[in-house]
Amino acid sequence: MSANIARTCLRMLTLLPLVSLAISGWAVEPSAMPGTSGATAAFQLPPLPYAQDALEPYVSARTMSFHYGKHHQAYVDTLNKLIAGTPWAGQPLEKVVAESADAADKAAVFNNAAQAWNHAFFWQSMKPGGGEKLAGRLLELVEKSFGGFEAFKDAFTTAAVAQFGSGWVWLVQDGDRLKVVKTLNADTPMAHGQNALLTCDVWEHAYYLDYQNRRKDFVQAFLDHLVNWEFAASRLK
Ligand code: MN3
Repeated sequence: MSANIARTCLRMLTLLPLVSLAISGWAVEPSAMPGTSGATAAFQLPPLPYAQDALEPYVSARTMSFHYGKHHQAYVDTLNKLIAGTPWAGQPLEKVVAESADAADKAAVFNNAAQAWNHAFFWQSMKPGGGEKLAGRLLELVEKSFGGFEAFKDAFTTAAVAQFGSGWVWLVQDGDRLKVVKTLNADTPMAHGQNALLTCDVWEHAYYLDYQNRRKDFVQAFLDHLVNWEFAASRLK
């Protein structure tokens, strides 16, 4: 397969998640934001799906105020500055991520667009009182892919702890199999044609105020008390 054909195939794959994002109703699209319209609209920080203190004691309101209110906001603001006056202004966020992913001279656009998307996805991946027992097709796929729910949790925790430096750990769907993958810095499964079901942010800013260097404790709290499995199931194709 030539590099051009491979690139075209990748591009087609990266566009696939757009459909489910549009249906699931949380996609960050400038034209959908209140007070904005048309091609000149800027991205806005999407509303959190719960109060900033709703995930306590596992994620503190103080962590959320910095992580959502400062870090996520900064990615959105920086992205708006970078794409102002370019053909990406007013385009869906997923399109900006996909198109900047393999443009070496657009690393800043990709980093900020992907981080804006990753964080919106991360907030949806959690809920107060999460981490319940899995059921239905998602449970079947977890058992088929990992050999059981506990084995999945071990794989997810191991990947999260093994991510050297800043990054993300994900549950992704690849055909009729599920996989745990980790990505470095802003990188995102969407840029690799993978359908993300769930993510946990393992940048230090995600957990340091509450857990300091104990990343594993944070990830275990995420799995046991915060995971929004209904959201993950809604992403299955
Ligand atoms: Mn973060």
